[in-house]
Amino acid sequence: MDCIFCKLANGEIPTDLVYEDEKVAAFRDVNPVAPVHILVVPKKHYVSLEDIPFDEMSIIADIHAAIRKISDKEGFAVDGYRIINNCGKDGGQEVPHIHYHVLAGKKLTKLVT
Ligand code: DGP
Repeated sequence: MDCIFCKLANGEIPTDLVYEDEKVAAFRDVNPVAPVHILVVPKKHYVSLEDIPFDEMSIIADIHAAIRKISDKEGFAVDGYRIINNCGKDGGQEVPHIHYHVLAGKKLTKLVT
C-alpha cells in the first residue's frame, strides 16, 4: 500500500520516531504549528476513525496511552497539550491514515469555547 504514514510508522522510510510500541508510532509533523507538534498513528492502516471496525476500537485507547507516555517523556505533561484528529474531507483531513496531532509548548488559542 502506498501510504506515507504506513511507511514512516513501520520503518520503510527512515525517520526519527518520538515513540514506538507494537501497535503505535509517533513522529514530528513536517509542518509544525506549535513548538511541539507530534503525529501519533497506528502502525496498521486505517483511513480514519470511520474506517476502524468496532472490534478494533481499542487501538484508539492504545493511541491515547501512547500520548500519555510521550507527554511524560517529552516533558509537556504538566503544562498541557491539545490532541486533534481531523476526520474526513469536511474535517480537514489531508493524509488518509488516521493520525492524532499533539500540540504543545505554548499556550494554544482556544478553538471551542
Ligand atoms: P491532516 O491535515 O490532519 O491530514 O494532517 C496531515 C499532517 O501531516 C500535516 O500537518 C502535515 C503532515 N505531513 C504530511 N506529510 C508528511 C510527511 O511525509 N512527514 C511528516 N513528518 N509529516 C507529514
